[in-house]
Amino acid sequence: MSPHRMERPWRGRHESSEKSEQPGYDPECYLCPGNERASGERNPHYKSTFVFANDYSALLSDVPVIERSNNDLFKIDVIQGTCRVICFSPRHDLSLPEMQVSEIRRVVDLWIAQLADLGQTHRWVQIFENKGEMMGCSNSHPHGQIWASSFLPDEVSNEDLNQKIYYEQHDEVLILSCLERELEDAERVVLENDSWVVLVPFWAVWPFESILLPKRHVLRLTELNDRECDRLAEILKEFLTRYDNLFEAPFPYTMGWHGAPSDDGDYIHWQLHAHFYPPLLRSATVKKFMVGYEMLAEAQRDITPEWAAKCLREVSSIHYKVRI
Ligand code: H2U
Repeated sequence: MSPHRMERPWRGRHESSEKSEQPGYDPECYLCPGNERASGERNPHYKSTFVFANDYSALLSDVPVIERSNNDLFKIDVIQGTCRVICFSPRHDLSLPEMQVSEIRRVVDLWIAQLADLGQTHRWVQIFENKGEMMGCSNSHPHGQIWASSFLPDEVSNEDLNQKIYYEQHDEVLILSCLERELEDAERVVLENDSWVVLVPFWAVWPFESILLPKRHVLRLTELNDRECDRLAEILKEFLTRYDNLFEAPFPYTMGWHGAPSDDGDYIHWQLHAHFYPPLLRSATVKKFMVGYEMLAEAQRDITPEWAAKCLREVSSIHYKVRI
């Protein structure tokens, strides 16, 4: 990256940062306890987490019979799946970093229970969260989604293939080999505890892009022990607090879990990890656009991963809303 890129004048789009003051209960919110959703169904008066089948599922378990096509240019296949919405808290005004560690732990338990459940009948269970309007999130009530499918989506297929090739060539788990070197060097490490590490990966293209992974070899969320789940809740709180503190505003991102697929194949080459892709570049309103050169040639970085990791290490671990 040229050093001039950081200084270039910005005359692009400025958006107003999202409103931070929200009521604890919003009568208009389709995720708040007791409220009606688009389907006409009413949410229970839930007190902790709550899961429901997405009323606008992109994947269906009952798929219409269509003719498959093996045409070498235009392949058509039938896919089957399920989409769910997961509410992290009954409180409309909280986000994950503002929740207590014990409440985040219940979200961790929910992720694990959902993977265990949907993984019995689906090859891939994609657990994710879109946070913030900028990332297409439709509602600030803290929630995530799960899309479970009968097939391995492309991103996951590529990760599976590359981890497999590396394992066959080196007899080592690719992501753990990277982790070992990252911990030795520490320049891209954001924070760690005895079970987990957050780092800005060497290959990061989004500003402040990060991955979170266990220190030991773990294939899937369902293999985590009780202590690791506690430590995960703790590190999530601290890491996401640091994200919010970067620009003292709710930090938008898409995050999601990648672990070994749920079929009974041999996935010893896999290491569980979560990706965090945030769009913000220089303030709560100035975002990185993946356009022009990025779309037509290749991704280029506005900030280095080392600089991003340093910013995240140096920013306070106490949430700005608590400090004011
Ligand atoms: P996002 O905020 O990440 O878009 O997720 C909200 C999901 O909630 C979205 O996938 C679903 C949308 O389909 N939804 C319902 O299932 N029922 C509703 O009444 C409104 C929104």
